[in-house]
Amino acid sequence: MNNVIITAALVGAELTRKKTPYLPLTPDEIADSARLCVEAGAAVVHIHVRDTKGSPTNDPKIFREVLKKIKQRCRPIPIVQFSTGGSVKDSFESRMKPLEANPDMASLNAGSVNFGNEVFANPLPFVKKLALQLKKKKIKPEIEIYDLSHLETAKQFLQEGFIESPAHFQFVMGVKGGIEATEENLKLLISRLPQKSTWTVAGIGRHQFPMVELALKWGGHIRVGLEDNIYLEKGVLAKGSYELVAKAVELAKHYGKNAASSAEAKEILWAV
Ligand code: KMH
Ligand code: ZN
Repeated sequence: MNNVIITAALVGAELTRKKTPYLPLTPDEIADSARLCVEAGAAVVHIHVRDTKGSPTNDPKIFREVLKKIKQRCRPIPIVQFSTGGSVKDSFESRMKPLEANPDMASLNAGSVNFGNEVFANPLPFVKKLALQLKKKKIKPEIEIYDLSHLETAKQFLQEGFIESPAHFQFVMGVKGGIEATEENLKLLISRLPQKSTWTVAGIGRHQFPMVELALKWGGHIRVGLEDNIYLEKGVLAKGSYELVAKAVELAKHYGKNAASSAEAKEILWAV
């Protein structure tokens, strides 16, 4: 199949309206952003939510509301992936909460990493607990890899049965403190993947579109969206994640690929 899965990361936990006025905050804004991204070609939406003050929260009630609105408004209905990464300040307990709303997928951050001046903590007992909860609830993990060691951990978890095959990986490249966003590093990560895996790349900031092109070149899937990058081009703010999705669709065409629908993405990710 020559289709590429485009994931749109709509909100994030670090971004503020000061940085871009186009950041969706309320459930209605998030669902509308999802609708525009689906219309532009996204098959998966990666979701964080905010409270009434616009601060990141893991409140399952808000996740449930967003899920409901996305299902009402988007055609086709995308694969909905909730974040269990939350923000660097969140407790481990609260990061499990979004799973109560039963998304199709959830992120599973495979290890700790420096995150700018903060530490994004993912100690292995917590990662295992989260992985087991995903398995129990039949929620597909997207395993987030910020460095090579995280991939080795994920492979260990696969062998031990905490994660099921086929596994799906997200290489998050260009975080300050994580693996650098280069072609050599991407090739290294690909070479270390377990068999039958699927993978996608999220390039952070100015690395977003160069990494999209490299993922297309090397047969992976792609993630764009305001969570990772707010600029459509140098100095020009994207008016929403949908503009970034539309740009990714155009780039995919240059590589002879079409954006996968959510049904096609399901076939690819669940290998059905
Ligand atoms: N906000 C970052 C600390 C995820 O969604 O799983 C983590 C993050 C990853 O956004
Ligand atoms: Zn996220």
